[in-house]
Amino acid sequence: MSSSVENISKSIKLNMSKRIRRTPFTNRVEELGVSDFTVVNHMLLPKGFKNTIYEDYWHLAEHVQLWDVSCQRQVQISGPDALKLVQKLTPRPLQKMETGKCFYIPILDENAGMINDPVLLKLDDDMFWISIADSDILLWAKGIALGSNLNVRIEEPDVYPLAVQGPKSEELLCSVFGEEIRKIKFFNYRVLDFHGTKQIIARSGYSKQDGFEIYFKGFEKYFDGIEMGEKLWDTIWEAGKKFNISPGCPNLIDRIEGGLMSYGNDFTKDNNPFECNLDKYCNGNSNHEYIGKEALTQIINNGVKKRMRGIIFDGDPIVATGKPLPVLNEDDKKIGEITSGIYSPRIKKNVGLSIILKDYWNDGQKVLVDTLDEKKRNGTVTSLPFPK
Ligand code: THG
Repeated sequence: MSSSVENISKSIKLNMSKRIRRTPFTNRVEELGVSDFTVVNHMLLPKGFKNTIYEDYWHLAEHVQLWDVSCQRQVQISGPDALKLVQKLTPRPLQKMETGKCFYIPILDENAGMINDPVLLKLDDDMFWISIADSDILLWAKGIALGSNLNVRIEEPDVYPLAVQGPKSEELLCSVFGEEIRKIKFFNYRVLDFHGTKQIIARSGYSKQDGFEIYFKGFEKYFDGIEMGEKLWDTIWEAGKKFNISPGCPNLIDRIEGGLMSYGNDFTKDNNPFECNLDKYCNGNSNHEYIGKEALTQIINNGVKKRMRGIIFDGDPIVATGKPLPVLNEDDKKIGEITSGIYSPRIKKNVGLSIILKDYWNDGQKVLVDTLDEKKRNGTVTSLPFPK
């Protein structure tokens, strides 16, 4: 992207309205100096604060950060046919899923195209939360339930996830919620008390550091004249001071290095789950029915033609671009495009995520990256996550 276009898109402000929903933590985020927002699931997501993305990256790897990820909306499915419906939505087998577990699940359309990659929480035998990425799964689930005559209730509860991420997150949350925090295993949750409210706290999050997500519920309540959400934020913030806490948000560098993909950007409904390396969540041995099964079987039979890979490439540090960067072979033929890219201060090279055609997807493959500045940079394909 030319720098003038970059500058214009940087200077355009969001015109706030009720359609762009605030969260219980937005006041605090603004008080702490948020610099940018994006919108996910019709809700504000902070994109940066006072520090650079590089400073935030090192800080996240060493300390602890508080992220307002309320835009990870919950689609609550309850009732006698809840499991039946959720199982219809995903190729990942759920029959053995226990209450207290979180599962990363692909959701497919009838062509086996990805329409979301949420985290599923089992709250009870007849109650699930689907913690969605950026697409309207509530409407999809309602349509399926209506069309299949399933006895379920589908709603978006007033739940606002707050992420505490980084290596000091366990110590910090122990000081607020007690020692039980240590017993929460990766992709499991426990229900813990906060001033008489019950909070679901999972060991999970959109970073490759240790971390937790508090599925905050009770925004309508007050404690000591302060809204409960702000009370929760303030309590963690105060306790976090001795752990060098800072406000944050999903960090692009950490996310790319960790191979965490972003729906709508790195993949869409035009991609099947194998192209996104989600094979292990599409158990071929399970014989349950789900939307997209026939198409997915066809894809297995025909073979997968491209896959998500990491690209390491040379040259000056690139700024995060709003446009994909073409990836080319030695004959200038396009073999992919980098949809998320940034300079990694740890690898000391530029890094990016790109779906790459089969002939070129092997580790070590040499490629060219067109950085849209009349330069082409030498690059190498690597498996994900990026090597440590
Ligand atoms: N947390 C919650 N909801 C979310 C996200 C989240 N919804 C939107 C978005 N993020 C969904 N996408 C992802 C992508 C990757 C992971 C979680 C959500 C993730 N994956 C583990 C990994 O790649 O290491 C694997 C987990 C597993 O093996 O089961 O953490 O971040 N609440």
